[in-house]
Amino acid sequence: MLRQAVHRGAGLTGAAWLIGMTSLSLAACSDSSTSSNLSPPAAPTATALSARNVSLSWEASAWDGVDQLRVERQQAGSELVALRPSPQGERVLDLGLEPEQDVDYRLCREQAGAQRACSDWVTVTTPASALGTTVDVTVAHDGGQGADDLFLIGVLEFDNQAGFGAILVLDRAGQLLWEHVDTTRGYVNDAELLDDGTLLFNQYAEVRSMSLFFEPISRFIHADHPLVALPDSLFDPVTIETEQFYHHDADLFGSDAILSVVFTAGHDDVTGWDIVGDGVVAFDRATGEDSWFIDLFDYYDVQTDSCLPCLEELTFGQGHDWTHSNALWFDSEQSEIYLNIRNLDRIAVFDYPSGDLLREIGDGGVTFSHAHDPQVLPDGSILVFDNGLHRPGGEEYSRAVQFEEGTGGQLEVVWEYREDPDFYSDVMGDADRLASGNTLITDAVNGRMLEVEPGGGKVWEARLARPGMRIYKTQRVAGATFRQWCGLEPL
Ligand SMILES: [Ca+2]
Ligand SMILES: [Ca+2]
Repeated sequence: MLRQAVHRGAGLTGAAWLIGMTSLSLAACSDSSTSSNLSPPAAPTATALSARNVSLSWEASAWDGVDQLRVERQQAGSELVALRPSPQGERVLDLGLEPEQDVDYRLCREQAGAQRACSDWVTVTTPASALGTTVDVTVAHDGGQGADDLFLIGVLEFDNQAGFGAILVLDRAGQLLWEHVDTTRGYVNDAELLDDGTLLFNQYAEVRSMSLFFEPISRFIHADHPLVALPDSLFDPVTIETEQFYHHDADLFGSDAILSVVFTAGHDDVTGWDIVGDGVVAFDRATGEDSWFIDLFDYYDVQTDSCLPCLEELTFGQGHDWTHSNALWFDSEQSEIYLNIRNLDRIAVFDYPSGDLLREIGDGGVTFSHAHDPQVLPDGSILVFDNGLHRPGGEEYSRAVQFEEGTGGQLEVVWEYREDPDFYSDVMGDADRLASGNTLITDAVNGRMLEVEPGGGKVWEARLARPGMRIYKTQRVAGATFRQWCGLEPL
């Protein structure tokens, strides 16, 4: 009852509240029966950054003379929630809110002995969400190992791939904790959280990076791309126009560079077709300047090395879809770059920086066909999401498959996850081996993510509720770490 009384009092935002602020605040906000000699802090600055997220910030001086700050959240019909900022922190990001809700916050200074003094309440309204779907959990996790896991996903809409794109962070219960939706710039491919808590992602033809507080860090895009002319209030100030058409996957490369797949252009004199191939580029994270580049036209021949049904299709409106590489991985110990060349059913391994093609992994689509996102495991075996598109024999099913290379280059399957009846995601998808030994699988076109044990038991499954919504990839994120990146102490 005290909280509600304080809340109503806080509604007196004009002079009536401010006159006598000291005595009224102390009387109203002290939770102990003894009077506090702490002075109340100024109200936090509250800004709705998305339908799920509000940032709260305050002056560093709020910490002067106290052990702890708390941000309290009050919503109609809900229990009061206390958010605990990291020591000496000056902001937190609130998570998991609902769209179009009024949310009240105040900042409290606390000292040992139960003395506390709280600011006035401030109200912020979360905006509407353009996401258009919720997440249904179809197999609930038992709350044991991995209960703290969160999941970062890139989301697209099948009917609007050139428009809609979203990045979400959700928990095991399917609650959306963090949400970034962009309805104009196309789908999000690879999205990952770096060790510094910032996001690096490919969106359609761009490489972008931003903080979890929605602060833009950088955006790289080809200078001639039509999207350059589309206003982007968030990213325009950090846009760098380059000469590369980025797609699918970007990784941090050392501390100062980014490695990305890019389109390259060629022409086939036999068919007369304009051909789209791929390159790999390393570029400066601050300036966008290329420091290293290879082009698959220098390694392979369209006439002798092609997937013919793929080549007949056009990609990104640029030309005939030759190699369609979709994932990169840099082995920093060996200084080798792994490139998954989807349409050629192989993983090519290049030496860095010589660019020499060291070896190729693949067996013509038998073990993996048009696969996604290879992960080299500590024992040297490789895990991929085996889509099964254009599989030899024509059978249509997808699976996660782990294989080893024999001394003669043949591939030996050592583990797989396949369902009965089969599932099929002809495009996109992901398979990640988790530290627990379980495997996190993204059944992309069905908007589904699942975690399976080595024996095949399903320990968790969730899917986007609205048909036609797809998940490109899923990255597991430790919940405690994520909360720290949001300025919050672990729960
Ligand atoms: Ca990546
Ligand atoms: Ca992966």
